[in-house]
Amino acid sequence: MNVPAPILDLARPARRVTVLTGAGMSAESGVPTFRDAQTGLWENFDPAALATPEAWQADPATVWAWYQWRVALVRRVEPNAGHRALAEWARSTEVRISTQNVDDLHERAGSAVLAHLHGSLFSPRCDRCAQPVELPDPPSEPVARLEPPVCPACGGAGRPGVVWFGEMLPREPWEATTEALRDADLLLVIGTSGVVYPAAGLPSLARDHGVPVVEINPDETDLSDRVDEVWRTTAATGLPQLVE
Ligand code: BV8
Repeated sequence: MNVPAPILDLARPARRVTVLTGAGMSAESGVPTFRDAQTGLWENFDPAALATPEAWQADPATVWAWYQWRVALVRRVEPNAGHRALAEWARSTEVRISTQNVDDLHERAGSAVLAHLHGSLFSPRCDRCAQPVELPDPPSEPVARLEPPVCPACGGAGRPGVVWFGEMLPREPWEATTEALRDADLLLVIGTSGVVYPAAGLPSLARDHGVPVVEINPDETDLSDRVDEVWRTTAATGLPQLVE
């Protein structure tokens, strides 16, 4: 085991651990992060431009096709050893996961997820009346455009159940997360570049409450100089060692 001693000293006695995960948590499962190059049909598209209300207003069929490509991709992959380690840890410690990710890999690894701060790929809703809309199966092959589903309640268009840039975060997940930062013994920040607000402000909020913050990320991030300890490792490498 080569978990850095300062991190072991914080994790071993922790009874209540809050975990904030970003796209890097799912990277070793094969889910590209926002900064990874997109592939195939989407290699020339900027995710940050597609994940906006403006893109949706301009061309819902292109945005819907991109999200359905991501649904198909997530369904094809498996949780990695990092997801599984967090689920294992929860058998002996209170582990509260708040994720920026819109995939379901924490859940499929057996974790109960406290909050999806940016929504989920798997919960489309009507763009007009906000009623849930059934998620259609994605096409077997990626397509460049795909008409979104029609809301059975009002005939509006079904939209991805995610939070786009420029949209407010849903209140309940945000409040549950800030609550879970107040009384934690430790905040683990895993696989996020700490660029996107307000989620990127959570580590500082934890420290304001005297909660030690550990970053697990192979690369330096915008958060690295605002945490107590840094472990330059990946989710699937580090977490199983931390939890064993
Ligand atoms: C908001 C869901 C109030 C969608 C996402 C101007 C106008 C409007 C808004 C703003 C503005 N300026 C700033 C803002 C606020 C904006 C923002 O922060 N922009 C940034 C870019 C500056 N935020 C918002 O708009 C938020 N809402 O502020 O509302 C408001 C309203 C109106 C006007 C003003 C304010 C909403 C943000 C939510 C956006 N939705 N996702 C979808 O998925 O399609 S964000 C999305 O990108 C992800 O959820 C993630 O949070 C974020 C970053 O993605 P990535 O970079 O891929 O992932 P990550 O950051 O996690 O980086 C990967 C990391 O993993 C790296 O560090 C890498 O080293 C590491 N890694 C890689 N491999 C591994 C690993 N780590 C561990 N193990 C590995 N194997």
